[in-house]
Amino acid sequence: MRTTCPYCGVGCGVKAKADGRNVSVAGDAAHPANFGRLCSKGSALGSTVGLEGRLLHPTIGGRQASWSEATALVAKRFKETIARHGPDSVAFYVSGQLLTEDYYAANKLMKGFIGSANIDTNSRLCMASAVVAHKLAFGADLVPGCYEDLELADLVVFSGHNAAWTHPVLFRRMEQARARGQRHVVIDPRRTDTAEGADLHLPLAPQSDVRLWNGLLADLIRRGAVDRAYVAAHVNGFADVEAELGKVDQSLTAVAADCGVPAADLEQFFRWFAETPRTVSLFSMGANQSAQGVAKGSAIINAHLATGRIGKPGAAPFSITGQPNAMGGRETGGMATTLAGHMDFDPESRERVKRFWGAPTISEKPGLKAVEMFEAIREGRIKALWVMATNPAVSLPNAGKVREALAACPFVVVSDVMADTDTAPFAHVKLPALAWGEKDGTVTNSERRISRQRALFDAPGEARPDWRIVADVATAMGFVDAFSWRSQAQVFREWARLSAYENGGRVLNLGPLAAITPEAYDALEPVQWPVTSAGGTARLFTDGRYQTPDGRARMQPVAAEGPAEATDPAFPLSLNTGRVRDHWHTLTRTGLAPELCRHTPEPYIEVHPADAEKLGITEGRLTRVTTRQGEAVAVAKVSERQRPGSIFMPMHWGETFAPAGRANPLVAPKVDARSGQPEFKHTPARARPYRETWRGFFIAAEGWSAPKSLDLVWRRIPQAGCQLHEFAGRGDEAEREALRAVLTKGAPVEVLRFEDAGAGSLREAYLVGGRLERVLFTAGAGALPPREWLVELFAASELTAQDRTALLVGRAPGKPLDASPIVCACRGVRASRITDAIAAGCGSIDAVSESTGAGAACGSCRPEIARLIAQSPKTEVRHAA
Ligand SMILES: Nc1nc2c(c(=O)[nH]1)N[C@H]1C(S)=C(S)[C@@H](COP(=O)(O)OP(=O)(O)OC[C@H]3O[C@@H](n4cnc5c(=O)[nH]c(N)nc54)[C@H](O)[C@@H]3O)O[C@H]1N2
Ligand SMILES: Nc1nc2c(c(=O)[nH]1)N[C@H]1C(S)=C(S)[C@@H](COP(=O)(O)OP(=O)(O)OC[C@H]3O[C@@H](n4cnc5c(=O)[nH]c(N)nc54)[C@H](O)[C@@H]3O)O[C@H]1N2
Ligand code: SF4
Ligand SMILES: [Mo]
Repeated sequence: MRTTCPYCGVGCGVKAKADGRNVSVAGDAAHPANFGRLCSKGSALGSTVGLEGRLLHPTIGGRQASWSEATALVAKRFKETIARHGPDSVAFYVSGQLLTEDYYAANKLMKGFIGSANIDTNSRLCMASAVVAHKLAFGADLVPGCYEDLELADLVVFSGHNAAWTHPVLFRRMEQARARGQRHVVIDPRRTDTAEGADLHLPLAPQSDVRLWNGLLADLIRRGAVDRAYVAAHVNGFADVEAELGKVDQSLTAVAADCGVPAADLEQFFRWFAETPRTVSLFSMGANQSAQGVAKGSAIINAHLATGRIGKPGAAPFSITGQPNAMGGRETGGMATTLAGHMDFDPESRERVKRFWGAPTISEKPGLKAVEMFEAIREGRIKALWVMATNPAVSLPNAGKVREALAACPFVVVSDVMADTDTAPFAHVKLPALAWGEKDGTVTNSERRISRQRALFDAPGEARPDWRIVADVATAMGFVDAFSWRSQAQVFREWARLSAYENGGRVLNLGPLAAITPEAYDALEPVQWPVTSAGGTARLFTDGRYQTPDGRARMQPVAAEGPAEATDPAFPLSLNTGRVRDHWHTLTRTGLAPELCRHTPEPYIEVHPADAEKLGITEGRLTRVTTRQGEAVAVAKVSERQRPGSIFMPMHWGETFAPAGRANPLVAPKVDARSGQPEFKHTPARARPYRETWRGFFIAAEGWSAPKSLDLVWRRIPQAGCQLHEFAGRGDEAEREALRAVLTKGAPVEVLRFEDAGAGSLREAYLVGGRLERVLFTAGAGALPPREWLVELFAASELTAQDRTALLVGRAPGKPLDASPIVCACRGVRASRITDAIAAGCGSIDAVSESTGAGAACGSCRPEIARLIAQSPKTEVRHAA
């Protein structure tokens, strides 16, 4: 079966073979996004399709209910709330992980039938700034380029984009282009794996991008590198932008000083940009997730419009999407700020969409954007909320307040595939949705390519497709005819028809698919919109015409706000947040695959050595970060890859995996005024050691959560066959005993126990019939042994005498196990094996790969291997394709 990966916006084609619920996956060589490649997450899809933890039945107030009961209740509560308080008293919060069909259905219900635009998607946290920048410049939310441009380019600029980890397959394609001479410039405060191997890394001061890109444009003007003919023929606003640039000192030294980068490096970038017609500027969360997100996007697009580098092979500004269907939501109206099909709230569009839907009403104005929506919920203005396919209790900024909002909301519905997300406990009604491998429909990737996700298994339990759940509720609310679809193909056809309806020049047009037969829909090959009778469209604006009234693009004057460092002495650091290589968002899926938990097992706080020294923070020890919003504790990673003054935390961990290690309760709810996108990349913060008095770990077959009565730093790290729980506390002996009492309650009878009261260490193993069931180790000042050999003991059907002795001694029998971090998730290769291979003479990624097996499967770890080679003293890095 050919389907599409449900993770990132690259949208890789997957070939899957299912046998019951076992599935083996491989890259689809015929899919134009990946041509057969998959990254570590895509390769591990088979490990995430089990039914463990799934939500399989509707529930009402925690008890299992029938679909008809649950649907009727949701319809009734929404109708009542609307009748009493008006349409704007209800809201949907949806997600780029829905299919286009799901999105279309949810938007139609909210905007056309409920009559409010209070439907927003988590793409507000992700793409909103780019959307506004596109609309300002091009007249509509249009992504000009395509993946082929990334290979044709001679220069690729990564602006706030850690592609090596977040879009690994595209990064591999560009690595190959690099082997033939393509240059990479990375603009990121951190030296990421993307930056590590690049030709140039500009570790700019947080939030100084607009200054940098404006400086580039001023430099292009000085050099005479502007394409005057292109500007004259196709672009408005150049003079305004030039005037804006003239308001501040744009000299190289002034810009370099404000951005905190060496002037020589900045000059190098400016020169390369000026000299390279085939330039693609990728921009992602380092650009979008900012109070200046729109301005950053506009500044990047300005540089491309001024040089005419758009709509040509190998030349484009390229906003890359995060989620598998972030683009589909932008198309169908998943955002509160657009109506549907790239039509907005002008009277003509409203009338047209209303007529097309045969709708009783239509929302008059944009609805509340995600952050505002949750504020309105907290303040009681929104009284009924339906959350679909997103986990706001983890992923929204100021997550502590988001939880308050959810707790205060009189009626919360959650449609999810998992039973116990962080958001689920707030739900009055939980509705089970189909997951990847079960659901069937379409998604659109970063290059506007529509691909099919296809079902591999039957629906488990009573789970249903999201579009059907919405349609059933709509029907129960009395909107029968408009939601009477019988298949996803029918929903898709209606959507394609709307995109073409009275289309007097909207680029987003799926017209030729409007009459697609169910068979053709099933067999649909990946195709890029706009779809014409000749097929898809790879590149937009090839004729220099834009979707503006006069057909000309619009450059936008943008003023740089100063770098936001060290503005508040109480919070002198800049907290940056983002992603790690092998995890996806709130861990509801990648947390099921132990092989994906090895690369970054737990949350961390990355600090520059200079800051660490000043603050007394040491590698591997717990560290506390405080902002005006909240506090978190996680292990410190002291690293020169961090910019002094900045710290970094991954976004992924929630209550179920690491209650103390959550980044989002720290993040300020500051948003871009135009896009409403939150500034996840910069919150003023301070950090200091946690100073735990004791630490320990507990291994058991089941997952446990930290006892609420104790103030512990608790992390759960899934392993093959068991769950490892790490913890630390600041209390005394009594705290340890209290925890011990909880963890060993009801434990099996045979106990192996060793206590050294002097050293404050305790080791206990609980066995049933000679088989290991639970292990508890705690230590005061002393060290704890590596966990790997204990984890392995859980697989044994009976412990040997040697194992029992080892447990009591607290040391693995025989030679010490390698506890260095896993680099290659596919083959389980650790860092020490790679450094050994390098020391033995392997000087290239390929040589390391041949010797150790690392990087030979999906290739996601290749940048990390390159880094290890670069770090090793004697060898020279060679970037082989
Ligand atoms: N492994 C993995 N891949 C994913 C995802 C995942 O969860 N895991 N999620 C997907 C999704 S939804 C998204 S949106 C994408 C996101 O993909 P990316 O945007 O690549 O990911 P992030 O790590 O959020 O942020 C990118 C970089 O922005 C940098 N940055 C911070 N502040 C600034 C600044 O002021 N200026 C500049 N220029 N850079 C800055 C950060 O240091 C970080 O390295 O990834 C997608 N792919
Ligand atoms: N600090 C910080 N926070 C961030 C970011 C950051 O960089 N820093 N990035 C932001 C960005 S860009 C994004 S995109 C968000 C992502 O944040 P979320 O959207 O909250 O993250 P997910 O874990 O992907 O949540 C998806 C939920 O939907 C469920 N699900 C999966 N498939 C389906 C389905 O088909 N149907 C239904 N009904 N449910 C399904 C999953 O079980 C899960 O509970 O996080 C944002 N938050
Ligand atoms: S790059 Fe990886 S996560 Fe993204 S779509 Fe491809 S296989 Fe999936
Ligand atoms: Mo995202």
